[in-house]
Amino acid sequence: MIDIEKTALAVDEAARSATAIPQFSSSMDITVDEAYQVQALSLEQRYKRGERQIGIKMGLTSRAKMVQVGVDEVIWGRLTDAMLVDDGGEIDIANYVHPRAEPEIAFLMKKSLSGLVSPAQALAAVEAIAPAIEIIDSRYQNFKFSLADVVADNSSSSGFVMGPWARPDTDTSNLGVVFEFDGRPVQIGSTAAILGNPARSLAAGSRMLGAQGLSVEAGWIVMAGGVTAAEALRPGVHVSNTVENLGRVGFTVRS
Ligand code: OOG
Ligand code: MG
Repeated sequence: MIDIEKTALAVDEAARSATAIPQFSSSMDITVDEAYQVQALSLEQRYKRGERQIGIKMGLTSRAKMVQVGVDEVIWGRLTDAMLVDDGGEIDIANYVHPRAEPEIAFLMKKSLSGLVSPAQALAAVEAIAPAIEIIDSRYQNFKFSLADVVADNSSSSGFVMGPWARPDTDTSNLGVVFEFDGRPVQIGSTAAILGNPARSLAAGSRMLGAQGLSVEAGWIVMAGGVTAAEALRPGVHVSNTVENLGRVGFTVRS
């Protein structure tokens, strides 16, 4: 049995202080259910410090992401207002352990969703869609983790950037994605890499939260998951994601 509370405090402190910790799975048995309990409790620490949940991120929804981290199950994590980075804004690498960025799209919800829904039903609950970038940062040494480890670590959530909002009926099933560092493409892909259609990621979120008695709430942001592998950030780099028909979003790492 793991001590859920102690583990939650340890992972929260690692994130708060941007200090790498050993994987929990190397020293204890931790199930995925327990890992989601750790995640929920570690987020309670953030809420006590004044942060507010404003959405969720889906993770490992593309083959490229699964291969990069060696975990092949869809996961989710919680997003708070403190993780939001303005489009065109700047981040300081000192606030992270070993941050990476990845191209995504984001949904803004107009209605809540929970439980089994079809991709079409999921899309009917969407208010708007935007090009987005997720800044992930594993709190584990060497960015190495098991499925339970990464879930306990809020699925590596650490920052997210959203571009201009487009109409909810924009077809996002197969849009070209160009991810650039300093104006040079470092990853290219298609939104179809996200479970064949990003609407499936939203439906998976509804199902997974529903299974825990939770809902994807109206007003929330849902990040659909990385289209491509993530790229390590370095001081001074300008990062942008351009998605066909949706537009561009970007941020800079302070030098
Ligand atoms: C886990 C989080 C995965 C995505 O978009 O697939 C994720 C990680 O890669 O550290 O955010
Ligand atoms: Mg992601």
